[in-house]
Amino acid sequence: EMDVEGLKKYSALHPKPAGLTLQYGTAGFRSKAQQLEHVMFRMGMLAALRSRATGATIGVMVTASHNPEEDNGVKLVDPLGEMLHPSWEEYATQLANAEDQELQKIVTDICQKAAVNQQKDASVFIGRDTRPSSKELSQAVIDGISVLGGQYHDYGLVTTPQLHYMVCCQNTQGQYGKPTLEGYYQKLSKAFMELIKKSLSSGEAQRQLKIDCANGIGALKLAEMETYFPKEVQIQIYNDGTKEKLNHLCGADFVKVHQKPPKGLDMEPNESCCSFDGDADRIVYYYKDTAGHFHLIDGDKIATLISIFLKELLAKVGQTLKMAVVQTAYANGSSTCYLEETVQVPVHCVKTGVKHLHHKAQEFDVGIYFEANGHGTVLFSKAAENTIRQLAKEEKDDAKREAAKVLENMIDLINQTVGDAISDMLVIEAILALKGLTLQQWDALYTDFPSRLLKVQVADRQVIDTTDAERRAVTPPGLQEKIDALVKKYKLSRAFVRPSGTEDVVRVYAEADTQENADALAHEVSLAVY
Ligand code: NG1
Ligand code: ZN
Repeated sequence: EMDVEGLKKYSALHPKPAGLTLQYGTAGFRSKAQQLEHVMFRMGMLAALRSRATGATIGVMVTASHNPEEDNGVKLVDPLGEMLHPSWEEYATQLANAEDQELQKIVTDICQKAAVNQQKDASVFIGRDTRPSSKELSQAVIDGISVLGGQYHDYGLVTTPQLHYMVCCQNTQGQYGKPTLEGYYQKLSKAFMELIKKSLSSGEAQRQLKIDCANGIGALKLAEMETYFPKEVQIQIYNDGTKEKLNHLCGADFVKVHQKPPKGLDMEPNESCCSFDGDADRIVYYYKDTAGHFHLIDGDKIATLISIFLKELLAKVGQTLKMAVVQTAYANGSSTCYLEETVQVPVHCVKTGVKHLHHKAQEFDVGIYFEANGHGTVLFSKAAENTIRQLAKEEKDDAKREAAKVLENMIDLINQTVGDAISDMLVIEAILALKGLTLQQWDALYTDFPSRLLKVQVADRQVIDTTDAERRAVTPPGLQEKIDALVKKYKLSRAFVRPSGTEDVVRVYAEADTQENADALAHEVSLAVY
């Protein structure tokens, strides 16, 4: 039975500010940290309910990723490490927006609608990023779990993908790995070592990489991992959070949006560099050429590199495994062309949001998904994984068996629960080492079409409704016709608008034959949005 007195007492400790309504969006709840105490408390409650509904451990991650240090956020992690099931996003929104005195009723409603047995055990894993507000907010999560009689394990400071990994390990009885940080580091470093030892014996030079950690959790976790890390790859950590603010003028989002290097990392020509975001679930690479020009290697190019590598290996093992790439409308059109025409891998476009990409990628034996901003991973179907592990063990043909072994290590190295900057970085470093590629050669696979991403403030962004993986607007009436007419004025052009799921803005994206034209088209479309 629900502890009604306890609920009253604790909800009074984490009161909801009057009139505040928030929505569980593409990245959970995000807001100014001071506005989130009640949300955290209630998401602790919801996690306990979700755990009872699924009979599994549920994760709660306190982070606002790449957003400013003053912000915070929270998202729930489902049993296999995926994003919260969409049917529960609505419960999350209802619970977060309930007035304090309505809480008991809403909980009862959710239990009824979702067939939650209140007598069952509940188990929740908690993690948090390095924001000053995160500790206290995760305490509010704990209060929420406890008030509904749930058990919890607090992992404290972890990256978002590490928490996803823990939840998956816990619910698959260790099949995915051990649900500890040590288990995570061991799994990744073992797979990585096995992969690169081939390139090391072939006399490749030592690899060097400068990593901008956005002054966030990635720096702490890379430092922890150092003892497990092969000395053959030398990493240097920048923006470790000891001097500057989280995400301030640095990190993957800053580098992608501004197309320039982060503050606090000096690049020599042709040095390999990368940036994590604030919770280490995104990564982008970059370098400066000898003429001083900055070159960004974004999520689209990461997906391309991984696709080429995996396609070659799959051909070598000679199995008919279905591979595909999943992108969003923000993927640069040049990457889509290159993947389809040169790499010859099918490409699918889905709505923005990791859950959509992940879901689509699950349809294939090997599903590679990346957002242009650097969030992504590779999913292997259980059948594909079994086949590969079998071949790696028993195949008589040496070449086939070796290819299967490489694939097997890739399966272990990639964090299949969600995009993971640390894991993706190791995957990329391994591929570059094995293929003997420099960043310049990787970058030269294709040239991005000129593009521009803008945000527009409008009175109500929800008046824009979209279709066709967000590439066409169906409302307000007439908007799409206006966009079509503007797009026609330019060569090699496309443009679309959609309401952001994480900010109160409408995003406008345009591509065209030149940077000037992409800028002009984006600007003209943004005027049409008013
Ligand atoms: P919104 O604000 O819905 O555009 C942004 C990113 C997404 C995704 C989410 C979650 C762009 C254009 N959009 O979503 O790709 O990463 O944040 O963090 O980069
Ligand atoms: Zn992030």
